[in-house]
Amino acid sequence: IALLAVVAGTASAADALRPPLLLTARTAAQDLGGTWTYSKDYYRTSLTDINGWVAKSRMQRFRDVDVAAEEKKSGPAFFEFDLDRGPTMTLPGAWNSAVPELRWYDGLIWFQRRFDAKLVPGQRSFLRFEAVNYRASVYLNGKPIAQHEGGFTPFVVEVTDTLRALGNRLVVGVDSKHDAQSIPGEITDWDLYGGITRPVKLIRTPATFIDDATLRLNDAGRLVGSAQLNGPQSANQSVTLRIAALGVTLQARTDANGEARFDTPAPASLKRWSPEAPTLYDVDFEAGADRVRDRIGFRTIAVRGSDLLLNGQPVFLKGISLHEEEIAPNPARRLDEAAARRLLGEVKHGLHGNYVRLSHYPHNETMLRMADELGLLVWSEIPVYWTVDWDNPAVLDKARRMQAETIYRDRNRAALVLWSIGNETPVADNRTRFHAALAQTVRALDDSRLVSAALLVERKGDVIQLADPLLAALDVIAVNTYAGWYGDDTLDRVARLRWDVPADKPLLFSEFGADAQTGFRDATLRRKFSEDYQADYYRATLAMAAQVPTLRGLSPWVLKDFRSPRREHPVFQQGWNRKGLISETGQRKLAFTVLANHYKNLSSPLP
Ligand code: GCB
Repeated sequence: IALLAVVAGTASAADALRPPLLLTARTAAQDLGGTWTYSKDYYRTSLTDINGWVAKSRMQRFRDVDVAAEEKKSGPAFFEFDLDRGPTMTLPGAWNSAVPELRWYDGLIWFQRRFDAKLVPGQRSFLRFEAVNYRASVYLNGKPIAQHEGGFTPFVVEVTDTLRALGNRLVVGVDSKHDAQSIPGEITDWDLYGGITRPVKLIRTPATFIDDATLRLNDAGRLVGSAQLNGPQSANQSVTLRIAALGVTLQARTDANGEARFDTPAPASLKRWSPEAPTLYDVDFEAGADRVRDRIGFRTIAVRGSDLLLNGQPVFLKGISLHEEEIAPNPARRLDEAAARRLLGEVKHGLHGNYVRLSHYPHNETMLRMADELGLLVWSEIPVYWTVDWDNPAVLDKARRMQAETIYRDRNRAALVLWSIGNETPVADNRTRFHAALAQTVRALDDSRLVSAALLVERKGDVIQLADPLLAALDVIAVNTYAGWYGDDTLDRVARLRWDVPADKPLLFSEFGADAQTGFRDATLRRKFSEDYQADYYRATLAMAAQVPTLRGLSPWVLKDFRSPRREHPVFQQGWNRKGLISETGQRKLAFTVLANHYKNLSSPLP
């Protein structure tokens, strides 16, 4: 039913997809990062049993039992696990990078964290997981409290009635295995990175609290937003919105569903957010005993013909693509603030960029906030990558839920302007239907941003064409093009390729790139995998790009070399996709300077 309603695009359909709890803007929380213990469970014995042979309780890692104490007693009880005495791992972070033995482990691992909590009568407590890759089964003090699928979006669970003051036992079963119905599917071009890869927090709130609060600038120059209360007294309550720096104070009452709406002309003193001046304001929401603060920028984004308009002015997106992988010899997908600042700083200050494509999945919340702060426009993507099970309605529902979790999480980020509903999915009727339905979901949930997807192109001799029926469902066309790397084209030919694309929509080159091994210089022969070839490839592709009249942005592949099990050339790759403009440890290759100079000299009509 939810599925049909969303296709119809009704407001109630959007409500049906609203994640039940978000608590996005809350900073005051108990961080459960740090030392956890773990136990491998390759055959999933904690969750399954064969013929009833195994007394499951012996192996159920999630049980709230003091195994050492039990073992001291006499009697028949015995156990084949003990998380209290298990090996340790520092979380968040992917297990593949943490322990050599787990480098290629792809399956179920149980993690445990013991903690004390402050219990305040009348208040409520929630656990918020920013990301668990890929499936999570969560138990608190032996009780199952949550299941979640999807490695890149947050989920929240109330634990008010399960939490105790001392010695809580939080156990999370993390299954990294992907299959024909997962999103993404089994094969990608990035690392496995199983684990609890983003922060886990314990959040305390009043009985009735602000679950979600949003504010943005609309095309009519008004500030519009809402606050959603959650709790027994959420209807007909007064909610106050305050932007102290602008002298704005608004009040609204919640409706029967606990939602208050705001709509007011933007004050004349409001400074719009842009990459050149990324102004952010503290926005306070208050309701009863609760208050939340978010830092929000205000801008508009629109399309007019083939132009992209930021704050009403044409903008050219000078960007690059990147994975959620920190600059480090052995990255663990641990994107803390320092790691995010370093990566995005390379784009902003090194490349003179104003844009990032955060591929191929929703990145850590820290990345989005850093983009807001530094002034980088953002493309956000859900991992509908290459191929998923297009015909399965449950998979479409999954994609919609991931999309909803991302939209509600990030919709206060001014930096975010483009929602991508997929990457390089081969044209076919079932796939186009799937994407078109997803595009409709995005618009029902957030009609203030643009919808795109990274598409595949076709070649007819020296002409590149786009024959994708999905174009009709997109605001912005984006294509991945690798002529000169994959295939036999010479770089002379690349520079001569012509583009036959619709004239009435902006076009982005969402990807182009070539591998280069840092330090492999080949000034004479200029062979593939050399820094010289990669630099030449960038020159040729940028020359080709300059001939495309509707081109409005670039996000070449990719900022940094990243781990990929697909890339096993023993000399040049060694398990890394080498299309980075910097190496995994941050060394710049020749092509970095080619792109940086290009962006520096590009006259871009910016606001
Ligand atoms: C692509 C994919 C990207 C790959 C890249 C490559 O088109 O979108 O995920 O990593 O090509 O290096 O081949």
